Amino acid sequence: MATPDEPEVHAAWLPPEAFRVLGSSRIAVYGDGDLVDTAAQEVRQACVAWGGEVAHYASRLAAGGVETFDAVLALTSWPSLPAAAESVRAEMVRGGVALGDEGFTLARRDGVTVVLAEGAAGLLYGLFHVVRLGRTAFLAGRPLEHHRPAMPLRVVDHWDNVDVHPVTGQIERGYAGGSIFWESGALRSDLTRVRPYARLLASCGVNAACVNNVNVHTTEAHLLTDRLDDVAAIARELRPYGIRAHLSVNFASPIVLGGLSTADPLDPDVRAWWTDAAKRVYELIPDFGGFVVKADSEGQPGPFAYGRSHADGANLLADALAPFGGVVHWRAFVYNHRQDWRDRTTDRARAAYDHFAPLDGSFRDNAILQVKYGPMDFQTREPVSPVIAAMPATRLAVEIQATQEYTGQQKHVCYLGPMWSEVLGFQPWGPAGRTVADVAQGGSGQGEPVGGGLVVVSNIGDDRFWTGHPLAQANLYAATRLAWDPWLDPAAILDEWIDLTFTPAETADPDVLRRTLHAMMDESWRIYERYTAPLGVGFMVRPHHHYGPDVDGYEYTPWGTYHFADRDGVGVDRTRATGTGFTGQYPAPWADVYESLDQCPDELLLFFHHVPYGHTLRCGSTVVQHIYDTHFAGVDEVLETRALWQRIEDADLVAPDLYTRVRELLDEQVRCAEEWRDQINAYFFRKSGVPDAHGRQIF
Ligand code: GCV
Repeated sequence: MATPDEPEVHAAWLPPEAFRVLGSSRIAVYGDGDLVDTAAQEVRQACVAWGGEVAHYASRLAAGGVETFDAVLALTSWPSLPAAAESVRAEMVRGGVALGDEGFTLARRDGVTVVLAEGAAGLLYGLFHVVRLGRTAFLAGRPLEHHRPAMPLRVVDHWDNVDVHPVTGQIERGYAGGSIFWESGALRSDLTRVRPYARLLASCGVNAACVNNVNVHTTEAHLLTDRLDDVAAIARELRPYGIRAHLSVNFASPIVLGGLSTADPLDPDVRAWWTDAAKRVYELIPDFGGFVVKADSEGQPGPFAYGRSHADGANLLADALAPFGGVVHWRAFVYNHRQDWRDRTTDRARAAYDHFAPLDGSFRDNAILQVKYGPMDFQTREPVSPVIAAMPATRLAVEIQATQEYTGQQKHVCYLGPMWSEVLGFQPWGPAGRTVADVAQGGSGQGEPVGGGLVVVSNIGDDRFWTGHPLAQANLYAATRLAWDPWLDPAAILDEWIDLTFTPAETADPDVLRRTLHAMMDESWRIYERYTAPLGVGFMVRPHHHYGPDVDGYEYTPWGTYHFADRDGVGVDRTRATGTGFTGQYPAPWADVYESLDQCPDELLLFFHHVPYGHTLRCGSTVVQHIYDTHFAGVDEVLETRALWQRIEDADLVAPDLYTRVRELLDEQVRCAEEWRDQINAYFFRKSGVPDAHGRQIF
């Protein structure tokens, strides 16, 4: 609960101060349409706050050669623009520049900052780019820059339940309070957080949001039919910022909602049911984005029940959506969650590839296969999923998880930008080949389909800091910025986030806050990795809620997540020579790199190999000594992180309530990191009997 002096809801990035430069300027906006109106309204609001002036030419007839502006934002189709903008436009025409609906051009000409866009969405993104640049957008000598989003679809997925679920609550894997959409079975009567959320997302270039959990329980299933008004109400709040609503649907809807006796994707009545359902959705929500489906996964129904393939299932929904321009995001997270732990032949890591790779080329153009970045499940360290390289004839989206299910649950500082950047930059075909980002982007011109983009599982809730841990906001910011431009440097993204959130430029020493937050966050993912499950083995978390250490918590369960530690060694043998053969799912060179004990990167060693504790890593240490060293080091680094935050308070650099929230969470992070260190070290010491070379305390 906020104290009387504290705001009920803290701004995330984009507080009014972030608009100071823009809002104290004279700005002209040229263009019609809802999204242009949103951009003009943003400028107007900033000018009211900071004393600038705005003119919005919203009708073509009103255009009139005004030239005394500091900045001009205009649609390229506008008939007559101020001279500086005309000169930029002429240069674009000469250069044959094509921006598409979402791109924009930025330049500084004759003392005027010019943003030109072909589509209104591009104009809005251009405006936010000017805000991001702050003063530098108004400096002389800015060359012409063209910006276009890399990914066609930049999606946030919400795992928000409508009904409070007895186990997973209002938001599955949510660590920031309740849902901003739903409350106790109903649409929230107060949707006032949705539009500001859409604004935050649009400022990073997001253009789609799925409003309910991929696990579609009975209540949620009804959103597709008799509770469609609820979805329409959310879509209304998202629309002004160019974000299309998507909906997770239950594959068995024809039975659950339609009273049919089957959901067989090849059954004509089932097909007719979906066609009609899609039509009704578009009657109410004309800009509806599409469906998200989790099928045959963790208890959700799917086409396997009818002996049909996942291409049959996905194509059924794709066909229903096609007449309206919708897409279906079909998740590849399909595996047997009722495995017998004694069965060493089944490997969960193999499952998605085994199910989907043979189906490459059989999905419709508007069916997008949504693949988690790793073969298991959003672990702190996993190899990139081999499915990403296995489906060149399929539209593919990469799914990443901003909500910190396995990475500290928004109690730990864990900036994931560096991890996602590594994933997106990974080259599945080796150093000369394309990257994961290229695949998600698609459309390379070699017959490859347009990509499915990047999907980010959201980490926000109705918490007053949006993400529980205020520093976890940086993860949503980074994930969505990487969808726009996967080549951005995660440290530079962090700078953007810091500048737009805490506006240090307005403080006495702008560098202190920036430097301190970088020191706390840049390495935080690797620090988290050091004090948790070692060398890519994954899991070792408490079952069900997944917080804190429990080395054997999942070892004898049906979930397929094992480490096989015994007195001699640890790790999963996924080699072709002696293990599950998973390494064979990768193309060259990785199939051989991962297969080879000598070449396999240390950080993934236990994902691919079962090795003795005395095995020497590439870094020169033995496995067991490395485990001890990293766990001691990780805790020391967390202690240092906490000390750094104290300096922020001493220098009075952030609001007191925000300071306190982070400090309390850092205390918990220290406690939990020590717990991890002691359990992991004790476990491996007891299993192996090998003492720590440095004689530190192991229990
Ligand atoms: C939404 C993991 C999570 C589940 C999640 C699932 C998924 O298993 O623990 O909470 O369900 O992934 O991505 O579908």
